[in-house]
Amino acid sequence: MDLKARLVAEAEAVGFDLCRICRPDSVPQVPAGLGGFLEAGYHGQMGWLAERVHWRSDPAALWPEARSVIMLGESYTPEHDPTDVHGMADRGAISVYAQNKDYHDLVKKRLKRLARWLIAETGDATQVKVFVDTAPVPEKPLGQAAGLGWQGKHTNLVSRDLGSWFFIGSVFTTVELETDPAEIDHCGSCRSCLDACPTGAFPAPNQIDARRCISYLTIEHHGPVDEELRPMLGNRIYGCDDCLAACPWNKFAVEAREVRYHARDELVAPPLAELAALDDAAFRAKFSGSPIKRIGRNRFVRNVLYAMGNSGIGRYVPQVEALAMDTDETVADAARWALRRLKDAAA
Ligand code: B12
Ligand code: SF4
Ligand code: SF4
Repeated sequence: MDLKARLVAEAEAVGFDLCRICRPDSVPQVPAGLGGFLEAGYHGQMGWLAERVHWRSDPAALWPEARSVIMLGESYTPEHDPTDVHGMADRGAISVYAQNKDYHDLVKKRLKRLARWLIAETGDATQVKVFVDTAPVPEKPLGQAAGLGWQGKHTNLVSRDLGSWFFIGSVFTTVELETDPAEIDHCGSCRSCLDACPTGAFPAPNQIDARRCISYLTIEHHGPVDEELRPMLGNRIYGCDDCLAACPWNKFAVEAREVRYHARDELVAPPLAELAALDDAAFRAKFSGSPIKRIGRNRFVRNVLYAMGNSGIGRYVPQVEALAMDTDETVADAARWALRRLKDAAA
């Protein structure tokens, strides 16, 4: 077997479902797309997206010695329908990717194993750098250039084999590997993801205004959320899967091989009253090893209070009243808003 075929086999052995190659300079469309996104202010408080734009726009500038980019996809397809919980007003909806272990840790370990294998096969002169999510790397355009999938109208990569449920990682290397053809668009006239979005976060197909996206609002946005948007959050307390779940290509998705992505039972539909009662220590203990830990207790309880306000459940009033005295002003503001909304619903 040649090196490329053995690499693909090794990627599967370490746990990836997709492995394809492109050149670092294969995404010339990114500067204009990213530039337009930033100019429109769609990144909101994610100021880090506007930093190091020259690297995020051009992977060849990020590491000029790199000759190939190995793009990897790992499935996290859920075993249940993640939208079922939306009909349960006393429960919180946590997005699928956050219902168990943090994918950053798991994907990075696999990337490092694959990179070590490549060095062992090709010699010590080989250099590698591994990335997942947090570096200034345009992962979706690179993934499309390598043929992992195409950027669907919801802007994420969709694969004909895995649907919308997969994470992306990359190994940049100085080794020149044979490339794969880019994937073409298979959305056709479908617009299910655009119609499924509860907040109207897509100004146009293939474009997202993150400031309206519930994933951004519940995870990235600090301080109070715009009052006009709060009712649209429903019971979504961490991330959102609606546009992903709507995609018809998911019918081809294979179940996640990694059991640490399978949902922890208590995070599929957790009772809001239990989550609102978490103090700092209890929050950290409950979400140890989970991506949710990153947002901290205050932002999380803020989200839970918006969901309580949207629930119409009068018995929450005493608990919410107590949180209106919280030392964190954003939590207290969310509680006051929830109280007004619960009282309006009861009137
Ligand atoms: C910032 C970010 C977010 C932001 C912004 C989302 C976004 N779509 O950019 C927020 C917080 C909202 C977010 C949410 C989510 N994210 Co996120 N996020 C990122 C991150 C860190 C950077 C993405 C980025 O550069 N955005 C900036 C925009 C400009 O880039 P773009 O989408 O590629 O934009 C292109 C198009 O818009 C195009 N374009 C512009 N105009 C036009 C017009 C036409 C006609 C066309 C065809 C194209 C086009 O040009 C742009 C540049 O190429 C990546 C990791 C990474 N390093 O890449 C993960 C990443 C994209 N996220 C991921 C995930 C899983 C999610 C969520 C599903 C999590 C959740 N369940 O809550 C949601 C999905 C929401 C959604 N519909 O996108 C995965 C996606 C995996 C996949 N299969 O694609 C990634 C790749 C992380 C990973 N390593 O797995 N995310
Ligand atoms: S993640 Fe939710 S809020 Fe964000 S674009 Fe998709 S459907 Fe809309
Ligand atoms: S739901 Fe339809 S339009 Fe959206 S990404 Fe999937 S195929 Fe494309």
